[in-house]
Formats: sequence, C-alpha cells, structure tokens
Amino acid sequence: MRRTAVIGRPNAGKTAFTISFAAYLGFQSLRFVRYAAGETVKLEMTTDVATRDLVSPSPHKTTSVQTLQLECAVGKGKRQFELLDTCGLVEGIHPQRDIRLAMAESLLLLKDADLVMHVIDAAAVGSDQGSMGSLEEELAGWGCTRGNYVILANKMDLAASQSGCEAIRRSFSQLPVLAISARTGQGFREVKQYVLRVL
Ligand SMILES: Nc1nc2c(ncn2[C@@H]2O[C@H](COP(=O)(O)OP(=O)(O)OP(=O)(O)O)[C@@H](O)[C@H]2O)c(=O)[nH]1
Ligand SMILES: [Mg+2]
Repeated sequence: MRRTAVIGRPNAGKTAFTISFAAYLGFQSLRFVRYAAGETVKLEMTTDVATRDLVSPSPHKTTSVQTLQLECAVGKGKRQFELLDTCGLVEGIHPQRDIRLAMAESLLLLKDADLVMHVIDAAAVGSDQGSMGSLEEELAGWGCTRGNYVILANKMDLAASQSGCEAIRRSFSQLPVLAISARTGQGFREVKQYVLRVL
C-alpha cells in the first residue's frame, strides 16, 4: 500500500488536515490504527468525534503515529493509500520521554513514505516570521533531495496567513507549496490532484 506521511511542528494542523481530508474523500467513519510503544490499537470514530477528541490547540496532542487507510476515485477505479498522522517535530531533545519516542517513531516511518506532506501554520508564520526555523529548513532540504514532498501552508482561513504563505513560498521556492485550510477545505482539490499524480 502506498504511504503518505503528514509531518510538521506541533499545532500546525496535521491531525485536523488528516481528518478533514478523509472527510473530503467521502469517509464519514474513520478507522485509525495507532502504533505506540510496540502496541497496535484500533480506533473507529466519526469525523466529528475524531475532530473533537484528537485535535487540540495544545501542542503535542498526538503522541503516536496514527494511520488511516483511504481511497480516491480515479476514473472508474480507486486508488488506495495510507495517510499517516505523526507526532509534532521540534528542534532539540524534548524533555518528555513519550514524545521523544513518538518523534523517533514518526521519523522512522517517514523514511519509507512514498509521499511526504509537510504542514506549516501559515497564519503563525504571517504573524511571526520567527515561527519557521532550522526544523523547516532541515526537513525541506531533505524533501528537495528525496522528491515527492509537498508543503501544505495551512490555516489559510485566518488573518496573516496570506503573507505567511508568501513567506513560505519564498523560503522553499524549490518545493511545491499548496495553500490549504483544514477548517474550510480550501485547497483540498489541489491536494487530491497532487496525491493522485504522485501515488
Ligand atoms: N483556523 C484554523 N485552525 C486550524 C486549522 N487547522 C488546524 N487548526 C487548529 O489548530 C490547532 C492544532 O490542530 P491539530 O490538528 O491538533 O495540530 P497538530 O499538528 O496535529 O498538532 P500536534 O498533534 O500537537 O502535533 C487546533 O486548535 C485546530 O482546530 C485551520 O485550517 N484553520
Ligand atoms: Mg496531531
């Protein structure tokens, strides 16, 4: 099964995007498979419940990789793929062991992904240019060498996101940047087209 990893800083909107994109593809009920500390846990919930329980303004809400099996209609057929929602990445060594482990697990799975979607909070970048740093540079640098790497400039429904998105495009001019909103679904058509082209 082709695999797409959704990565980025805590609070960028990775989980919100994962859930909303699944809903956009027509999934009302979501079956997450979570890998944590060697254990596999299955969770089934509606998109509304998933948004309520798995999305939060507090950083590091997601503390394990959670995977959804999705499919896109292509002509008369279907293309299946896995979407991996991962633990938020930060510079340095996180003081909490479970988060360090979740970050390591996320980075390990990233290596084998067929496509990487790097979510950046464009509204945060627009209101504070310092909210992008060496983490984004390192990830994007790796993305340029590996290919099949797209930046999702998220939260385009918020003020300051436009200038944030422009700053992201300037900083990462070698990579595709799609402007999206996990809240409104803006840009999801382009994301779907990109997924179908790459996978
Ligand atoms: N306005 C707006 N808010 C968003 C959008 N996407 C996510 N959010 C909000 O941003 C916060 C973080 O969203 P999450 O999806 O939990 O972020 P995450 O990247 O998964 O964060 P971690 O699990 O902590 O790594 C939540 O309060 C979401 O409601 C968006 O497109 N627009
Ligand atoms: Mg999350």
